[in-house]
Amino acid sequence: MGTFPNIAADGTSTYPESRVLLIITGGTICMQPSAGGLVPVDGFIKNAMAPRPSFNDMSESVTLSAVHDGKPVTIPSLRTPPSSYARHIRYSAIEFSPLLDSSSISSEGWAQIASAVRANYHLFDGFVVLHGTDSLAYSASALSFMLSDLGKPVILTGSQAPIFALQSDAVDNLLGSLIIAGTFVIPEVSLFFHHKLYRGNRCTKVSASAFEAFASPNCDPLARVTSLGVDVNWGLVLRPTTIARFDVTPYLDTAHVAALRIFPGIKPEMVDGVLRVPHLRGLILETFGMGNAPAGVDGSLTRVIKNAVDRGIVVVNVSQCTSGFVSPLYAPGFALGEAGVVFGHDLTSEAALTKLSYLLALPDLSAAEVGRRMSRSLRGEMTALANPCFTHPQGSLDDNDLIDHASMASGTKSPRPLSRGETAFAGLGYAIQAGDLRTVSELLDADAINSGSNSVGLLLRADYAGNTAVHLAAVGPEAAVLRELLVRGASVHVRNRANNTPLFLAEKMGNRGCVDLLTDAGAALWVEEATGKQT
Ligand code: ASN
Repeated sequence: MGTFPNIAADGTSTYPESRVLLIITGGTICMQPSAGGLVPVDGFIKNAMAPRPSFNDMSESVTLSAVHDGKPVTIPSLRTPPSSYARHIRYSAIEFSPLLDSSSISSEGWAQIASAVRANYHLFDGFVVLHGTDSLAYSASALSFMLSDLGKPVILTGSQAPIFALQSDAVDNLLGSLIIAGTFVIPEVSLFFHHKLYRGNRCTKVSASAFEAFASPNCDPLARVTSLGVDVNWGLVLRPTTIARFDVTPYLDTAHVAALRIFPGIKPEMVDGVLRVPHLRGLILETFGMGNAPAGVDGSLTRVIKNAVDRGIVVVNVSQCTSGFVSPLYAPGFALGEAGVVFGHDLTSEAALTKLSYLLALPDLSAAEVGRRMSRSLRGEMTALANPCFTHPQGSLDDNDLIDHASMASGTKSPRPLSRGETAFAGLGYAIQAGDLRTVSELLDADAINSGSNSVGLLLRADYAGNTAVHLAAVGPEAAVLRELLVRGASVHVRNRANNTPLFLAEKMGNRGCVDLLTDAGAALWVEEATGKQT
């Protein structure tokens, strides 16, 4: 059948399926007019998605296991037709009750989203959060800090017009989010809008009405959707490099933080009034340009701020400008630094406020430690001045050595000339199968030089059956080789063409060392996989 050879004459399909959980919080995307203005209405899957062919291939109905409000549930699912990546995306949804206009979201709402991801983490390949646009950049930032050692995509999206409107951005935003979440292991909290996937904690809402509502002025998009497919900028995507399981910080302390925009003529008493709000622990100061604020008569404003810092309040300097960064270059900014203000480099206000709320919620951190962590990147929320993870290893192979090395490692000649990447991947595969840690490390070092980043190329490659290096190592003789791949940022969650994860293969082989390592790195089996109902 041309493009879709896996579809039989009776319409059944043998394409693999990914599973995505939709977490519906509300927002314009699911709104309908009411006497009191637009309000979100429930039943989104049934009313908005089921009737649309791009969201429903009309295949036999299937229920999925999920966890909702802390209880195991079985919920209906739908699936998309096969995408150009030869996969169906099967999805189910859980809905907030009541659904919200996002102007009413709070740290409780973020906790609810985070706990839905946590409870369903091992049941789905990715998560799409439907959310209003008004506070979307805050929620994406908040979740990026709450979710640690994330190995799967969590994509927030919404729309500027309801899905029920004749002209709307809703279908594109939702379909793009579903396909990316079910196809690419981009293990970040991201925001998909108007054909672009952004790092969530770099975004800001820049238009109240345009379909291009968000910008990420200090960080390029992680991916773009074009007529040719999804173009992922893998060099930018953050990948876990520690062996750790996914975890959630369940609460952010938004109750004891404030944000204040400096303006010409602002009175020191006004700033002091905010800084003396009972129990205040942190303030985001939105300053001019590169981080400047008026000093006040005889330095009175600077004194008010210094007094607050001395009382243990963390004051963070971010710019009112949408791009660029703050620094103590000019005298007014330098004076703020002397007063103990922390410079937030190129943090957005949304990221600064939620990051401060996150750090203040961590137990036993002193104000000085909160300040130190505010000026360090935790989840890619600020441009790192020098990222040790992306420096080139010393004294390893150059470009041509890589090819020679890979050919030597594979020891075979291919019937057709292999591309440079294929040759290197074949060599890596042989070294993995031989349990040869030294060659694996050398190939990955050389790859890091070639791709200009931390082994992005080889670790993202797969063979004709969709097996990545991690799949090969999971059934290989040497757990140390698998560990080497994981600490270099390889994902444990990728599925091969037969829809199997590395953990599934390691279990099937009885490869205990690799099973334990993959589990420690956050992998888990679906129930059907564990009980042998799926191969
Ligand atoms: N007020 C809406 C919301 O944030 C705006 C939108 O979603 N476009 O929920």
